[in-house]
Amino acid sequence: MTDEYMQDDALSREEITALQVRRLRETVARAACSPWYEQALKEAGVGPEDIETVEDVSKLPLTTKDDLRAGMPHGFLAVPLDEVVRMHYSSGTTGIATGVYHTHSDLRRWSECVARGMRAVGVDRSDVFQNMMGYGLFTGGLGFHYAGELIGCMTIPASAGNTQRQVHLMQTFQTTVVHILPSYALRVAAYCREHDIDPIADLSIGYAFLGGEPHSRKLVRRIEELFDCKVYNCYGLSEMCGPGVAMECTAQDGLHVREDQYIAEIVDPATLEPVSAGEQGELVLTTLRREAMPLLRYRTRDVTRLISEPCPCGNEHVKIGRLEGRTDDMLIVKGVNIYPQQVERVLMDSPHVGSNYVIVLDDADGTDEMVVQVELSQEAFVDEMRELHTIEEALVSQLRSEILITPKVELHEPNALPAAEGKAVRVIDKRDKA
Ligand code: DLL
Repeated sequence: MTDEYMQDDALSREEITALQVRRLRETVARAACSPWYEQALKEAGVGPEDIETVEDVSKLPLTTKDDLRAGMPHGFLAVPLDEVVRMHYSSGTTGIATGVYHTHSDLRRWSECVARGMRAVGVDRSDVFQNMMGYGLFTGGLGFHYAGELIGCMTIPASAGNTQRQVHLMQTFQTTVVHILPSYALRVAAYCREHDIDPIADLSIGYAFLGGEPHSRKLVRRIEELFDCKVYNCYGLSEMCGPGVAMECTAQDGLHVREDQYIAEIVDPATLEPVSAGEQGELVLTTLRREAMPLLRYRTRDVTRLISEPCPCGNEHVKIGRLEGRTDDMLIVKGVNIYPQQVERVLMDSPHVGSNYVIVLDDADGTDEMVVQVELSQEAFVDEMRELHTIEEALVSQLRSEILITPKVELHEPNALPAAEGKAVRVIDKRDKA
């Protein structure tokens, strides 16, 4: 028997479009119940009656993180507070955190979205699911927890950190599925190697869901090889519930947006106009079923593109490409635009690079300087001490051809760089911003 919630993944393009128009109209009506949108929709002169096609979404006002901040605490709430059963608080890495509210039905749909993504690649009730994302205000933990239970997996609420216990749990309960931050997955593999645990022979990981922070395809391949598992990308943000907005399918080539729940647009972040089909830009999301806090055209600041070509997996929900970073992630060093992911791609290609790296920017001498601090792999550290200079030179040259400036590379022994408790801190910018 197929659970009812799985049926939405089988919708045809026509069915998805019809559903989106109907739900967008309902969403606009619901949003108007919140003080913020009551005003914003009045100012824009738009109402539910103006929505006749999905494209009409562009008539609606955009919403930014600053708007959410200005509306704190209750400006975006569209239901009476006694219908709210949970709130999450966005991580606030880019400024003041904002609250996001959920009704019972919001939470149920969120779990279903994540469960759909997990089941689509083969996870089922026979799996043992170890959820290695932080539980609490961060949505990574609870977002996957209830999806695991909905599927019927034995769900281990391991939360993040305490690598020794994580690996102990994996061995004892023969964990087959993990949900983990990409940066942490590398640390777990490194821990195994340091403690003579073979991540393939001694563990049973079949699927790893990675998300919460940008990560390169190279890093994914590395994790797949280290654990002999399949890695699936999962995207989301607290403002849209959390993980599960879009997830990779068996084709591992783009992430299906759950379009019965969200409308995805890509706009040029400078002009805010839609980009041409398939071009990169800023992802803008509209919720279609959220009750407590519907959001219209929310500017995510995440950079990606829409992939509308048919997917071999058969799912007709549109895909987004791997997230290339955030509009506010882009570094300008010596006038050159650089995304931290470009650096990661080069580093993850080198067998000498271990599990952590940090980009440090400084302008103490009057000009921008970029230092890439890199942890060596255990093997490189032990076997190739004499060749460190060669490794350093090779990395400098590979980085130069990717980012077009010449960084300094500093090699460190394994585990020497500070490891973040949650999402990895990849850039330390000490430059004078004045
Ligand atoms: O990170 C939700 C989440 C948890 C998603 C676990 C997936 C897995 P926030 O803390 O609000 O929510 O951060 C959201 O993280 O706007 C992206 O910049 C980044 N991000 C999330 N998933 C990915 C991904 C959660 N798969 C912000 N690839 C987003 C790249 C990601 N970046």
